[in-house]
Amino acid sequence: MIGSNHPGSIGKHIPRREDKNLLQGRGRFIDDVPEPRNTLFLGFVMSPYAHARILEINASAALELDGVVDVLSGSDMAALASPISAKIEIEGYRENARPVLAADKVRFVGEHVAVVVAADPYIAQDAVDLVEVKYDPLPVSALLDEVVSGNAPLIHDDIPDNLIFESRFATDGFDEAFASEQVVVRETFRTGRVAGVPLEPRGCLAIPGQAADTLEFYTSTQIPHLVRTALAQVLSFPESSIRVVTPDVGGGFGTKAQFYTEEIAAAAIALKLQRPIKWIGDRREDLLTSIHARDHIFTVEAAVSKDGRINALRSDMITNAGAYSSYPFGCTLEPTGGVRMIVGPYDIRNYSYRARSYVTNTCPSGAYRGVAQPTCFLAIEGLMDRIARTLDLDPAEVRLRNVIKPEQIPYTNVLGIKYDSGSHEACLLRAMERAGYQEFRRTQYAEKDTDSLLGIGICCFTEVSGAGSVGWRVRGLTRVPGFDTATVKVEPSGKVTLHTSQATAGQGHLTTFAQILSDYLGVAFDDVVVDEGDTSSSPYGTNTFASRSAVAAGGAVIQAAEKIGDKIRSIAGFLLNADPKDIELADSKANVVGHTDRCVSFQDIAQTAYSMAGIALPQGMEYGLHATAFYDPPPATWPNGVHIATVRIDRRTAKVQMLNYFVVHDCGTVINPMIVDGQVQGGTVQGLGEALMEQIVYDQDGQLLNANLLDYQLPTSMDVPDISIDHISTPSVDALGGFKGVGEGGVIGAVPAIVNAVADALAPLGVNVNRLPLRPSDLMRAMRNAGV
Ligand code: MCN
Ligand code: SMO
Repeated sequence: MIGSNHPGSIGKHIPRREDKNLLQGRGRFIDDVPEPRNTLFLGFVMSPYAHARILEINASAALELDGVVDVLSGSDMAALASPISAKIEIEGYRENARPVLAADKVRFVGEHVAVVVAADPYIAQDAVDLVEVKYDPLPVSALLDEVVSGNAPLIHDDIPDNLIFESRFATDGFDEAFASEQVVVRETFRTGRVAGVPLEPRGCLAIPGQAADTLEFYTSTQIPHLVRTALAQVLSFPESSIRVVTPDVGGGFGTKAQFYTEEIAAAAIALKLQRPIKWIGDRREDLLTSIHARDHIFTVEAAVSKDGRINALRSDMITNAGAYSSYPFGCTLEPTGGVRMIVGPYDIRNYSYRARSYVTNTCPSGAYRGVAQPTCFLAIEGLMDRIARTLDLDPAEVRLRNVIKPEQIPYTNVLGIKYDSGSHEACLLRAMERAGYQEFRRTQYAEKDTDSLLGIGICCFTEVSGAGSVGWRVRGLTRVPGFDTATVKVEPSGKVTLHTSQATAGQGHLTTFAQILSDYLGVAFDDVVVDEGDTSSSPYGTNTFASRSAVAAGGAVIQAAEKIGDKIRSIAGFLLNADPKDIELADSKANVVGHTDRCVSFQDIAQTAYSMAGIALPQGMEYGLHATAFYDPPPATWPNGVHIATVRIDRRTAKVQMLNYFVVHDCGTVINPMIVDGQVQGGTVQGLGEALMEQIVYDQDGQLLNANLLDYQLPTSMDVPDISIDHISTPSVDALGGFKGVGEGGVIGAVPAIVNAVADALAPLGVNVNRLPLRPSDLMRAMRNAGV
């Protein structure tokens, strides 16, 4: 039987174990990993053009510089490593490979054309400036809106119309259902392009083994196992001979859930030269070449009954893939996500979608916290407000009329996706109460200060989390395994080591997985050490993204605890002369049920298991205390939540001031409330940035105009309101442990709630808010366009 034996650790505000080192400056990030003395450093020559043919590369001046060891071009690199290509097995996708260094053509500003190998990083940078490249510039397709309109220059010969992916779906009888209602409400939302901006830029260190047939690879990634598999493939090098290790990772946010060409270049050159190779990206490189996200055009249209019920919904999502489909999730990740998640917490039975992705001469796009969900919930939640305005109903009331009711759960949505539990209506009611929603509405226009406009915005959402193999397969991601893994070892000392297939980037895994193991194995929390992010010690798994660790690896920890618990009970039964079924485990001890004095410590059990106690194990029992479990969670597990934001807009400056912020969230069984709240807060702040200030700006020529943190504005503590967080817990029924993910809910809820609050404040003036971000200059323009 699987069950938490000794509830005690789960649910507690246990301070994060990882923080002591980090706060004392003893974190070991990628640049802190000691490099061997003979290490060489890379400098990448980046294209200044968004689209051009490479005519000639002259590296002679660079090669003359003291300390420069080698300069490799695209064709040199092609001999060492094959291009990367995301294999997405879904109809309507045109597979597209990216060379490690551009060979004949460049397709975005910042794409690597050559790489310098030098004795130190400064020489490498100097040499980069000495590499002369002759280009023949080509016409550029940088802006999504122009590409969609159909007359943009082609970027890849084999991708007609620059359309790399298209997919459609409709429920039976959709057109009739849509036509049966007289009220149709429609809007197109245009989201800004953003970057994940982890504090620590990317970097890696490749160390060839002394025997020349192994490779140790340190990299700042969320996906060590997937990187290892991909490296082995592109380098044609035995996977079993590669060890990938993640040091402390200073934020990932999806940006580091990708496999990058710099990683391949470093590994390939290390193997070629048989020297350690290091590359650390700077902020400019990070903003130019780490994947971008959003940049969507999302049109939603609903046929609505007079009382505000959505009878039929139509979505059309267009995404910007950038110049190449990124690995491993491909450019299909966002369009397939957005159109599938949008129905969220609402009971909508007639649905149709069209999803598209276009290539452009910009940096490839990929996973960034929330993936498509901040956009699709902006679309549906923005639509809810517009339905309310059209029908003269209250926006919260429209949501309450459409939301899934408790008696409908378990609920299977219109796409066949099952919600095994949830608190969709309860979260909305609680959030309205916490935010004083009705009171705000009563007094919203009472203030006589005519320069101040007040607004309130709601976002009800669900989040896809902890997806298992089935969940990835339905989206064509057959190379993403979906299961996760835990190995539990009770060491001879009785202390426990837990290896999981996750790779933490700040989420607090070293604390939360110890909490789970502590409860399910009956081992003292302090006796558990958690280790992650090393492919040589952790079993293969799917790694950290899509808010999957709590569900997928949490489930694996529970299963592994169960397996090793059985063996501990057997040995304890043998030592205590009792039936193993009568043994219970608590606080790193085993005792006979009802007889706490008839007990034996984990240490004594381990000594016996490791043949160090002077007694033989019973016949047939293996030595050692070690268990591994592979857990494939349900297709997905669905946390839900509601964010409500209130704002004040200064009519003269169009500056948005955040007033109050309320979150009610349901991630099932909460492992660590402090970590969960931190996740919600961090995500909310990122959503605030996306809604109000962040934007990566490309011009018509495909030049990135703001590849620095002065011009790419991130939120600071000055911008952030108090965030009040409340929880409702409906444990998952289908996933072990009852956990649901929380890592992305903050950003998913925040973008729509904040945008809706701004839109609500400006609606009485006739200003339509449907483009992100909402900087004062953007809002001024919208107000001027509306004649305000
Ligand atoms: N947790 C919990 N109780 C739950 C659910 C989760 O205590 N019911 C805890 C987990 O044990 C874990 C943390 O909350 O310590 C996040 O869990 P989960 O939602 O499973 O997400 P992952 O661990 O898989 O992390 C990935 C997620 C994603 S996809 C992005 S993007 C993101 C995010 O996490 N990137 C982050 N949060 C981040 N936080 C930090 N500090 N840095 C990032 O790069
Ligand atoms: S964008 Mo998160 O790493 O799925």
